[in-house]
Amino acid sequence: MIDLRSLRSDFPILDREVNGTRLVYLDSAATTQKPQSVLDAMDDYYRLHNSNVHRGAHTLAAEATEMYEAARGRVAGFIGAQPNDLVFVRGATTGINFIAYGWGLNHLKAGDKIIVTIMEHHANIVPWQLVSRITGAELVYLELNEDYTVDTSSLEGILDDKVKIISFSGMSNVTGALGPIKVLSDAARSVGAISVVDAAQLVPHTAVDVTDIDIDFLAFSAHKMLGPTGIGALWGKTERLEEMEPTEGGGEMINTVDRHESTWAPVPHKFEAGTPPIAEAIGFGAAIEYLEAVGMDVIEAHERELTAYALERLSEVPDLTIYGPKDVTLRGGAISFELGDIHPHDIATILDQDGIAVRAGHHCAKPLMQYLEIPATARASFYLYNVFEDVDALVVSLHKARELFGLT
Ligand code: 7TS
Repeated sequence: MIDLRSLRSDFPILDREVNGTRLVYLDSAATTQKPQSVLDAMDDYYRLHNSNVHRGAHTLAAEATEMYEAARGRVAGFIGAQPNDLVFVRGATTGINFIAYGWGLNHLKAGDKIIVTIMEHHANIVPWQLVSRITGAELVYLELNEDYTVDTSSLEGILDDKVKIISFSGMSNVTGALGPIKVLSDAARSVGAISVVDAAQLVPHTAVDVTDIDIDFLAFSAHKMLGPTGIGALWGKTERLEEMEPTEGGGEMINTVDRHESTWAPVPHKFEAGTPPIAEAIGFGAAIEYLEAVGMDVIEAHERELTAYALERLSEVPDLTIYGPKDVTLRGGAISFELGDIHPHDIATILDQDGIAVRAGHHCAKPLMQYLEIPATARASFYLYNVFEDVDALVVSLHKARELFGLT
């Protein structure tokens, strides 16, 4: 058994109480807590090095620029990428919007197809709907197998040279199901389409090396992997980023500007218009440093043990339905469930009284909710700082909820 208990003291918030009891934080799929080292890195930047980046010849400007670019190098290195292929963006959502508008708009035409899966977060649906409206392209959905994994068997009937983009989640934020990266990236390549991986829930929980998986774009958010909000990463193959148009214009992303025309700075700067979130980038770098020190293999193994334990313990709770794979090799640590006919929001409220934070709702995956024919779920999700007692506390509280609502 992997015990990462000692890491808990690195996270100041885990010391606080909620409703007079120990905080049991089971909402890391929404956002993770931050270790002291990330808070310190951001504080240190503001206290000692604060300056704008990529401009100004003074010492502070040089230090800030060096720190910002070092963070880019760290984040890139974490996914096996070159720093120049990594664009700092606001988060996974912005990353996917940049691909949709920057690449999709000038590569899609009426009748073209964009394939997504029914388990996508709205961040990987709505941007494609928006560019489809402009281009006349069509969104096509892959549905699910009985075990909640993506059913790729219908691909054969869909795949042709009209398919230009296959965009899919590396891991569902609702069911926890892992995405079929190899099958879908191979499928994309076979028809000359590009593959886009929404890695918001994947990169935080498992080692990803973009040189091992032949995909075109990958987007993820710092705040789901111990870093601050307001920053994330968009990685693309060099040639894809070269052919992608900037979607935001402004300072620092240009090479020349005339009255009517401009040329762009080299990648990745052509996508980073305006003053970037500098402290956040530095915090992101510190988060990566923390994750690397623990080791992604250790984190993944720990979460797998916790998930297996949670699935087992939750199966003991009468009336509880889990929406997601039972096999821990097919999934990550986001567990969605329903408890009898108790509304998920009521479950979340009862759990909160016991200091347990879970999310309830549609999880920004309404097409998936419609497909599963449910309005909402409650969701517990784990990260490296969770312990087995957190699962125990959840189970005790769920039994309490059953009693309170008179489930027998
Ligand atoms: N893709 C997936 C799979 C996600 O889970 C999320 C956020 C996003 C994209 C968007 O990330 P953002 O950082 O740009 O907002 N998911 C959730 C969640 O499950 N609960 O809150 C946010």
